[in-house]
Amino acid sequence: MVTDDLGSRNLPDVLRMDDGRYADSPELWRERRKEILELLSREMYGFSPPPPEEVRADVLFGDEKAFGGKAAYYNIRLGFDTPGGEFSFPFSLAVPKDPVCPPVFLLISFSPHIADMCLPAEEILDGGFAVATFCYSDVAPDTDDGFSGGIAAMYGNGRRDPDSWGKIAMWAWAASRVMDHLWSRNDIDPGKVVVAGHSRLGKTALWCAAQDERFAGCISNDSGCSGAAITRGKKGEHVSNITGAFGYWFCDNYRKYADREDEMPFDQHFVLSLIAPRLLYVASASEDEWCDPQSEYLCCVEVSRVYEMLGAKGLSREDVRAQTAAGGTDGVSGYPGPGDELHGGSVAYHLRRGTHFLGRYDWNRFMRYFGKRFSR
Ligand code: GTR
Repeated sequence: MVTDDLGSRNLPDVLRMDDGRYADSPELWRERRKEILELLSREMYGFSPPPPEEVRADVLFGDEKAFGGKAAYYNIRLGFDTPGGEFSFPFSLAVPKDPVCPPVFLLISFSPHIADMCLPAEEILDGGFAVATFCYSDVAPDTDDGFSGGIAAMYGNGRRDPDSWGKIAMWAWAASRVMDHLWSRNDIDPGKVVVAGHSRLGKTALWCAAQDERFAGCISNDSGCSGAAITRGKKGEHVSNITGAFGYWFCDNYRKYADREDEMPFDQHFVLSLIAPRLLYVASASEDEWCDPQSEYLCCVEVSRVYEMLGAKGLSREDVRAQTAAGGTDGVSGYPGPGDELHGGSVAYHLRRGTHFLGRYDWNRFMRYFGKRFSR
């Protein structure tokens, strides 16, 4: 059962402050939030530099009548000064004509194209959302290049410390630079921007929204280990696997927890807690054993304590009970089954039947959920 399983994971209490006090009010939570940000920056992702003073936008291409006339489409180069000189990367934005000033999904993408297998841009525009996207490798290559390429080379002057930022932090930081630009536009609603990503970029979207409170919401799709899944007791991928294959995604300090996960002074619900009380959508796939959907679900349950303390509704577990009654879930364990969706709170979850992927099934549910929440 879910409650027993959570108990057996021996999780550190996200509400317990460093000095022993219990963060049971929004005021104390502001303090606790700072501690958690500091802890995760130091031990897992590395510290990100402050934002640049100004982000310049050059429109490389614009079409006011794209998608058969129903949306405007822009390809924009964002440029800013860094200690190593000017850095720039392109991003794409499509804004539907209807509604006026729509909410935005900002996808941190594997692809430079506005529409691809994992981003059904036209359907999203038809759903009344703008689409923004950039390709993560235009910011920093997804290789163990000794931090010599992309934005990595612009900061730190070649010096690396155990808490210097890893690539996930770099990609997340770039999404905040897109937000800097979106914030200044008057054709979208900057107060309704949701940052999204799949897999390693789902991990990235979480760390982005965790740090940058301008994002109204976050979607983590199949993010698994070091993403939305509880690490302690997890099936599939572990810290040893991920730091072995992709150590450069994190700061060096994170490696010390390989095979010592029980010693981590945090777990992944700490990351998700920084998004509270904003909208958080975690999506899993039933056959994605490397990610471990049950550990992703447990993380949503655990982080709901923070939402509730802040006066918001977390994961709506009544949804699971209702679906169980309707034969929708596996009925016994309290875990959602394939096809279930939990949309009743500020933490949402669905379990798609199938393997590791981000597709139309997922987007249709994201649109339904955020469409309803944003129209309130
Ligand atoms: C895997 C990695 C996962 C996940 C995935 C992906 O190889 O072990 O943590 O991030 O890559 O990003 O597709």
